[in-house]
Amino acid sequence: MKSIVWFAVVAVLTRGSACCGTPDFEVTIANKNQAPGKAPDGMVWIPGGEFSMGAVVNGEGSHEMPMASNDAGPVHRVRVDGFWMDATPVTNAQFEKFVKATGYVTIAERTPTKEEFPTAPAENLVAGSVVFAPPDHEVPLNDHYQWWNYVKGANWRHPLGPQSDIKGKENYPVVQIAYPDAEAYAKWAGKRLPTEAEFEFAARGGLSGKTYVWGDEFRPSGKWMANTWQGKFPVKDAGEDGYAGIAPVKSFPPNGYGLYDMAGNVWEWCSDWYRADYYKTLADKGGVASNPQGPDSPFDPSEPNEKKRVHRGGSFLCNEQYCSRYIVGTRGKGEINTGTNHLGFRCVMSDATPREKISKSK
Ligand SMILES: [Ca+2]
Ligand SMILES: [Cu+2]
Repeated sequence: MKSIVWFAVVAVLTRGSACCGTPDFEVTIANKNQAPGKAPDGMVWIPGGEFSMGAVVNGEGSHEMPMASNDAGPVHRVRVDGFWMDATPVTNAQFEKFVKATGYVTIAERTPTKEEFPTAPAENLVAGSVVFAPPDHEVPLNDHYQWWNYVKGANWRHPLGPQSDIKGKENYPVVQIAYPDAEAYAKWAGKRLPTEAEFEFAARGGLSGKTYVWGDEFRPSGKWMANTWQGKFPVKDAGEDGYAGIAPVKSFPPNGYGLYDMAGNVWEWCSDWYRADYYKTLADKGGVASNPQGPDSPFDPSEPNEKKRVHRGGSFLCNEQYCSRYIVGTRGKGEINTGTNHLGFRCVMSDATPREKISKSK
């Protein structure tokens, strides 16, 4: 009861005020508890708490920019528990350690079968992955096959195909990672993938209802805050932010929680199944969704036969002509066995103190 009263007071104080960009957003109320111990290597403590999740839908799902897609609304209230999160996406060096220790072979390195990819043309049933290939002329933006190719021999060691490699790129995010690959790495590391709600809570960095993970201005004082796309999409990546293509992790400032690359650079897998109407389902229930784990099954009306999970954060390909997915509340999605050269991941860890583990084991 107490929390309901508090919530109502906050809502009265903030609704329509200048604090949060739009009246759809109410203030973030972070948990007060301290980090439960020393941070695991490369991770930061995210306190969790209550926040407004999603983005204000200002378009009809067309490519009218900048905008959020329809699946990112309505904005709804969510609570997440505190957790540890990797400060950066998993790097090539980190992924290499995992592969050396386990002999793991990624999905892109395995020859796909007709059973796994019933809709794939026979010539595509070779080990490989999906690579961004800029066309040499302007193309209509409603057909992404104009700039995505399935490339034989593309995988995390050869992100753009056999002629490319990751030498000297130890500190770049690993890409060409399918969902089972990310899951296998997380399990090996004693971690897990973030839920979509955890990702967004963390990305907002303690701010409330801002457009970007750093605030409302895309380039505060002219500063580039994330690795995105400049120039004519998809023809020419002008790299005005310092990077045409992918950037090493930590190339841009961290957000309020000390997390890097929570917007731009590479998309990151979340553990939720993707359903276009999931936010509407939660909003219709009313109240505060507590630690939402995503829907029970995937459904993307635009590709109903594909099993997709959520992607978050946007990538170096995002731009205001096409997708603007560096906007913090917006969503991405991807078929679980499909990697691309702008898709990676990072891990989280729930707080389970040794004391709790001991008492449970008794
Ligand atoms: Ca860039
Ligand atoms: Cu994008």
